[in-house]
Amino acid sequence: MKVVVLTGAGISAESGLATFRDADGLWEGHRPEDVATPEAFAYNRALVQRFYDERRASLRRVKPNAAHHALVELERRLGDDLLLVTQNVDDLHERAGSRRVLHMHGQLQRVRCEVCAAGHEWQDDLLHEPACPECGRPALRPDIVWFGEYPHGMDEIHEALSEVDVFAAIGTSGVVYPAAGFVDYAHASGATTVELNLVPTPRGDFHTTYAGPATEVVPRWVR
Ligand code: BV8
Repeated sequence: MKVVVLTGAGISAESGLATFRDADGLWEGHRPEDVATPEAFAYNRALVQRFYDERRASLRRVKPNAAHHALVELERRLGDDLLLVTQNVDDLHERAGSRRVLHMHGQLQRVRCEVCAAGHEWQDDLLHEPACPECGRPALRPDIVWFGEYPHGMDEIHEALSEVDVFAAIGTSGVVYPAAGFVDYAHASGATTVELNLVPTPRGDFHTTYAGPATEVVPRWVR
């Protein structure tokens, strides 16, 4: 049985990381368009660097929760028949033990060079260093997919959705595309679709909805 799981900020909420939408339109105190766009980075590099520094720092204070661990168990059972796609840029899936995680919106723990595109693991001083370790140019940026940029892994995701049997969306409001459209691809493949969320999203186009906190409904669904 082939399964695709899509996670969003809601799976990390009970670990203590703020979600995008539950912050009354402000995201960690900023309007998303002020910090999560290439234009914002070009206009106010320091503000955007600080925004991601703050989120990296908060990662050190949190840990995976029961929902992340339940998906590790699902991976143990399904192996390569599970594709875990996350919109999240945190590393909680990996720290829980998930081995195959597709970060379609990038990762807080990585930076990349705007000139030579080389990717680098984050080290505290790196982003404020002037030079890319690969090409030496002062052009490092967070390895994050901002609004208006092309998400990672789209071919692999579409391939998986074309032959999926079960598609589950966990802790996502379904407002950010193209992730929000994956359920439509799953339906086109004849898959069973499941939504696990604190509150059912208004779209209501999933076959089944498990309403409740992820730390309760995800282990129950995986069991
Ligand atoms: C692209 C990185 C071209 C940044 C992020 C008009 C219509 C349609 C689309 C567009 C449009 N105008 C512009 C677009 C495109 C745009 C888009 O979708 N905009 C939206 C706002 C309308 N998309 C893009 O620009 C994307 N690129 O389109 O490129 C293209 C075209 C075709 C094919 C491919 C590419 C790039 C989008 C990526 C942006 N970057 N993140 C960063 O993180 O710093 S997105 C950002 O939003 C985060 O990744 C975050 O994950 C995501 C928000 O979504 P959620 O994860 O769902 O989080 P949210 O807070 O919204 O919801 C939380 C949910 O959890 C809620 O439902 C809540 O009920 C639930 N919850 C809370 N607590 C719990 C819980 N559930 C369970 N348990 C709990 N305890």
